[in-house]
Amino acid sequence: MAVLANQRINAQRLWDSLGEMAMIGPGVAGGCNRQTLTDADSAGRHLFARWCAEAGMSMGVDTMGNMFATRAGTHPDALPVYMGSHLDTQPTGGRYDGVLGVLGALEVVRSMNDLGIKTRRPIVVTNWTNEEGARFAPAMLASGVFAGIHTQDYAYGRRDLDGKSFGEELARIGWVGDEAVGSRKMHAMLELHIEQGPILEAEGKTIGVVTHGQGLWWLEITLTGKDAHTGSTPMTMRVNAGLGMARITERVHQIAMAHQPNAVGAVGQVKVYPNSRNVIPGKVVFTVDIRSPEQGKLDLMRGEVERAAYAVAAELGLGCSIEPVGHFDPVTFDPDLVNVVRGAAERLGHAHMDIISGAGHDACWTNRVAPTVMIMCPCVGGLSHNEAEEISPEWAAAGTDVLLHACLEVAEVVG
Ligand code: HGY
Ligand code: MN
Ligand code: MN
Repeated sequence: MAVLANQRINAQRLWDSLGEMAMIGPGVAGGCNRQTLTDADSAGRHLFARWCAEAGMSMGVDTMGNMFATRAGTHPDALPVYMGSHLDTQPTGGRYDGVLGVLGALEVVRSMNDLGIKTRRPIVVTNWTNEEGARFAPAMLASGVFAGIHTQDYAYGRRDLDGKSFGEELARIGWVGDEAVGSRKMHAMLELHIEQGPILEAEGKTIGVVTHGQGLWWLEITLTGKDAHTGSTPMTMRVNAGLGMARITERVHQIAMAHQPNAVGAVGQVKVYPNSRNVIPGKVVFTVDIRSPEQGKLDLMRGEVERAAYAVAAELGLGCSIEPVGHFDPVTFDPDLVNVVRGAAERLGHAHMDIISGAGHDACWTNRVAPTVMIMCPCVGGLSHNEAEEISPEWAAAGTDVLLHACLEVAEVVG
């Protein structure tokens, strides 16, 4: 059976599955709080596993908890085509970040079953553990171990704000698999994801053909000053780590603005000690997130941020240490797969444009070990990492139809 232009996924079934998954680890404002390795994450994994079993797939899990659901091909020895993303969310996350990529891939398999389509290559639907890096830094941790970027020991030792380790929590929720992480070989990896930015919607495009991904540094800065009374300590005697954090946060913004276009910077996580209303903070630990699609600019910004941090610390008499806790260079996705995605969008009649991913994704790491590409759909107002994240059912269906057609082409339809 040839890949027929009129083949479509079941848009209602996809939308219903997205809605059902969103009920697991619900947020307080309509989004999701299904943080990695929590009981909610485990419940979402069990639901996903049940759906995969119902679709006739066999499940494998590796020692990082990465889940791999396989639909057999006619040639079991052929390298599989992987499709997937992540089910974990930010603490105030949306319903679609990552989830669309996992459940869209599941819908592709469900539709192939309905249409009686066979492929030469096996197809594997994947849920990567801890893409967000919100609870355990860095982001894309498990796909990073899979791609040989991090060791498993490093990953198992990462700790959350309560001091719990990744390894302990993965074991606690019962999702340590028996496959050696990274032992799987891929023919290709396709990731469907919402854009998480405003470009596609503003340009009136339904599909983003992702040619590149911007690079990132996460720099964890620790400033040490002196706890003291906020009332009785003269201003000239203060060694205020909180003031240092504020000044460095402002400098990060100025550095990103100085490198426009194609540069971003912010501080998202701040831990203040002792975090008491009437104590001058003696210690602050915060993470700088800077990004650019241009390697030179990214490296320049890192140097400028580090110099600014040490200068501010010196001005205020603070101790200062800086530890990189996340990094990947700008990514160029596989040009042949990019052409496959663009061709599928074209055949399906969807308005599309080439785009650079502003966010990091597991695809950025699988791209190191196998030909990889991403497909994006718009999100309302470009909003993401916010419970109000929203997409339309039509956008979800369009992205998943492109995923279906790209997958069928790469996995080689037979019969
Ligand atoms: O940080 C990112 O870009 C991704 O959402 N983990
Ligand atoms: Mn994501
Ligand atoms: Mn995210």
